[in-house]
Amino acid sequence: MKPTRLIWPVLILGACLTLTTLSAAEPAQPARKPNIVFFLIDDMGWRDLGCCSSTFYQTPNIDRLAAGAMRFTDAYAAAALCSPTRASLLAGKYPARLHFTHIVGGEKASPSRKLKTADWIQNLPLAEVTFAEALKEGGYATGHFGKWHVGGPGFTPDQQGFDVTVEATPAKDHQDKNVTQLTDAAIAFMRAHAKEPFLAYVCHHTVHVPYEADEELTETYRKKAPRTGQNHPKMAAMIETLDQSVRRVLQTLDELGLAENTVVIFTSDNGGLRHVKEGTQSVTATDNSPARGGKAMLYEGGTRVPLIIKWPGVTRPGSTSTVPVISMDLYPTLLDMAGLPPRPAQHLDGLSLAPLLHGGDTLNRAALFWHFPHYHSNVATPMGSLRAGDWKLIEFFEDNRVELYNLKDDFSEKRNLATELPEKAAALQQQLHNWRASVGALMPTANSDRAAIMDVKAKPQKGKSK
Ligand SMILES: [Ca+2]
Repeated sequence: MKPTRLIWPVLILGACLTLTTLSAAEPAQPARKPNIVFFLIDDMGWRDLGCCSSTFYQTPNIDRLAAGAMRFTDAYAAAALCSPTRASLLAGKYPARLHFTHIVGGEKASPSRKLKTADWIQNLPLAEVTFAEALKEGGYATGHFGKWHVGGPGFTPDQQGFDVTVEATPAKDHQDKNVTQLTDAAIAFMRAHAKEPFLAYVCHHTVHVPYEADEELTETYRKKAPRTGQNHPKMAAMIETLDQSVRRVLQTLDELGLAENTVVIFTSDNGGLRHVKEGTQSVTATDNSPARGGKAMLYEGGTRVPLIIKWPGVTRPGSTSTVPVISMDLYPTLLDMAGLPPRPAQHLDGLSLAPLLHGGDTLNRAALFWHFPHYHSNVATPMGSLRAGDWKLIEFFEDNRVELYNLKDDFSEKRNLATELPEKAAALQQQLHNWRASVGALMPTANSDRAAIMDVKAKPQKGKSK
C-alpha cells in the first residue's frame, strides 16, 4: 500500500474537524432584522401614481420603488375613511370587531336620519398591542411621523409603541402639508438608529384636503393638459411633493448602506376623494375610474388603494400580485419580515402576505368584509359589503337593499345583478350577516326620534289658522 492512499482521508478528516471546531467557537451571527419604512398616505386613490396608470400625476420616485418591489393590484383599505383603517392597521383587526367604524369626530346619531346609528370608539384602546409595540418588544426603535387620528390624550402614539412621535399637523395655507418637515424628522430618526433595526411609520397628512401646494409647482400642472379625469393641479403638485419625500428617504437608505436590508411599504388609508368644494363650486379632486365612487363609499373607488411592498432579497422586482389583500394583513406580514413570532390573538383578521411576497399566488381566505353603520355627510348612508372571489355585494341598511356585482366582468360596478341572480345575492348577504355576528359588529336601529318628528310634522297643529 502506498502511503499517499492514507494521506487524503486523514487530510479530509482533519479539515472537517478544524471546520467543526471553528464553527463551534464562532457561531454564525443571526442576520440583522430588516428595517421597516412604512409610508401611509392620506386619501390617495388607487390610480394616483404613475405606476398605477395615472397619466396626469408624476411620481418617478415612487414608480422606481414599485419597479424594485411587488405591487398589489387588488389591495384594499379596511374602511373607506381614515380612522377605522388606521386603527385596523395598528391592531390587525377589522374596524367592525374593534367597534372603531367611523372617523374621530364623525357624524353621530341624528334625529333627522332614517336610522339611529351605532356609537363607535374614538380612541384605539391601549389594551390593543399595536404592530409598533410588537416590533418594539422585538428590539426595534420605533418612530411615528405625521397623522395619527386614532386617539386623543391618553391614546397617543407614544402610548401605543412609538419611541418617537412627530405629528406636525399643517396649519392652514401651509404650502406642502408639512411633507418636508415630516420627511426631515423621519430621516433624522433613521440616521440616529442606523445601527439597530428601526420602524419609521411615515403617515403624511398629504394628499387630504385642504389642498395646499407650492405655487410654482402647481403652475406646471396648470399648463399640463388634463387626462383621464385627473385634472386638479394642486393635487398633482401635492403628489409630486410626496414623491420627493419618498426620493429623499430612499436616498438616505442608500447613503446609510441600508437599502438592501430595509423593507419599504407604501399605501393609503382609503380611496381617492372624488369631489372637493372650492368656493361655491364642486371640482374633481381625483378620479378613480374605471373604479366607481370614491372616499367614504364602499364601491371599489372608496376602498381600493395602492400598495407597494419592497422586501429586499424576497420580492421579485417589478412583480405584481392580483390576490385581494387588506390593511390588517400588514401587521402579521411585518412580524414575519422581522422574524418575530405571530400574535394570532392580536392580528385576528390579518393574514401574513409573506407567501405572496415570496412569489405564491393564493391566500387561504374566502372573503373580505366592510362595515359602516353610520352616515357621512351626503356621501354615505349605513352599509356593509363583502368581496368573495370576483363577487361583490353591498347592503344598504336603511332599506336592506343589496347590490351585486361581478368585478371580473364589470369592474366599474355598473350592472347590479341582485335581481337577476337572487340566490347568489341571498347567499352572499347571509355570508355578510354571519361575519357581522362573528365579529360582534354594531348595527344601527330604527330611529324612533325621527318617527316622532315625522309624526309631529304630519299632524295638523292646533291653534293655527288655515
Ligand atoms: Ca384618509
